Amino acid sequence: VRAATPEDKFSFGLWTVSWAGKDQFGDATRAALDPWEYLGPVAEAGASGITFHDDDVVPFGASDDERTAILERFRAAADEVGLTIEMVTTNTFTHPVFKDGGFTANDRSVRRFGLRKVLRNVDLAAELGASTFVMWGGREGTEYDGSKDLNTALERYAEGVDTVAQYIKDSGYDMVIALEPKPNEPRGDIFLPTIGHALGFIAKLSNGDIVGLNPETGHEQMAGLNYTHGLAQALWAGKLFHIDLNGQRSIKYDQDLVFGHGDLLSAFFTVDLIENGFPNGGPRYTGWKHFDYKPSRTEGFDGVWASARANIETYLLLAEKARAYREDPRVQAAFEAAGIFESAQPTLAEGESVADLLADRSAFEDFDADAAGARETNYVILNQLALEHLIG
Ligand code: 3MF
Ligand code: MG
Ligand code: MG
Ligand code: MG
Repeated sequence: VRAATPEDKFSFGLWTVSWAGKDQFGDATRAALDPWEYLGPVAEAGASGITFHDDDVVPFGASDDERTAILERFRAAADEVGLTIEMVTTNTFTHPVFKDGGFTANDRSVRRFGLRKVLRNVDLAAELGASTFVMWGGREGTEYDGSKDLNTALERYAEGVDTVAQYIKDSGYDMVIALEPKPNEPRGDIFLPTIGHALGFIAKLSNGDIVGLNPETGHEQMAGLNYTHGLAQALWAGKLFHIDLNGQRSIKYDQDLVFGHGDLLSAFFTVDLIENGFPNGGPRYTGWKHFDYKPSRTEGFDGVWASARANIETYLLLAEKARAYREDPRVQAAFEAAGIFESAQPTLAEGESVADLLADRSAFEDFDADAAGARETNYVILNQLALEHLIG
């Protein structure tokens, strides 16, 4: 596979490669290095971007002077290896103060603290030149349906996001907010559990014009949903601002596997959508390809760097295969036979009214539904061509 270039726009969350392996049941299996020590190998793996939560770099509760010094060192190290800080996010989930949420905690003082912590990082993100500000509200949710007024909790969530968006506008920052849906873990049920819920939420915001999504492969799959379909709907809505690519094997805890190490056929169609767009044209994703995975706890540092490279290699391999798939004349013929190009034709003719449709006997009274029901689609042939390109 070819080497990655800056045009590929691959990036990693600092928290991915720096995860030391501590989980619910076991201690860390790897050492924790200083944040800047990860940057050289991340760049070597083929990334040109890096992202982080405030607490990934600066310990919670650090003094202002400490914070400034650490961030300066981090920024210099990123510059030195040519990594762009493309996204910044805020940790509103680790410290016990956030055990009931940052924006939706019942305790108002916690919400005010959470908002201040987020706003502080919006300033930092702007200073570092990040174009996207991600918000994953991991603790926004409940274990028990009766423990929150679900209506006012959503009001408070909207108030929080709108306040941050207003601050971005008032400050003149060239930055958008991307909400990251997740169905559960760490909360029993997290608010904005899927792409669809988040799109519905954004539509209700006052500053929704600068609020979009950062969908993660595994998060949709944890809910049994189709990631590629979710990306498509976010694109259709003009809301696909950022993506978290990784792997997940069915409905279970958040595995954060290497991209493609979960549902490979689904990963193929995700890459096909990103690289080749919709068969009939339409909106495209041109943003960062951000990996949010965890090097498995069984691995040492060799495994950390092998898995980081694996994300990029898998993406590039799938991109090659997806290109060959689309260029294959048999695939284009199968698209044609399947009626995919016909789907671009509006159902009503140009200028046709509902009355015209109602008067069109060929559409109903004289329509041969049995013949249309017997039409061959060749969808299986088409899917087998995808498989042939994928594993052939
Ligand atoms: C959790 C996540 C998060 C988010 C991050 C913002 C810790 O399942 O996916 O990572 O991605 O908070 O990007
Ligand atoms: Mg995940
Ligand atoms: Mg995750
Ligand atoms: Mg994520």
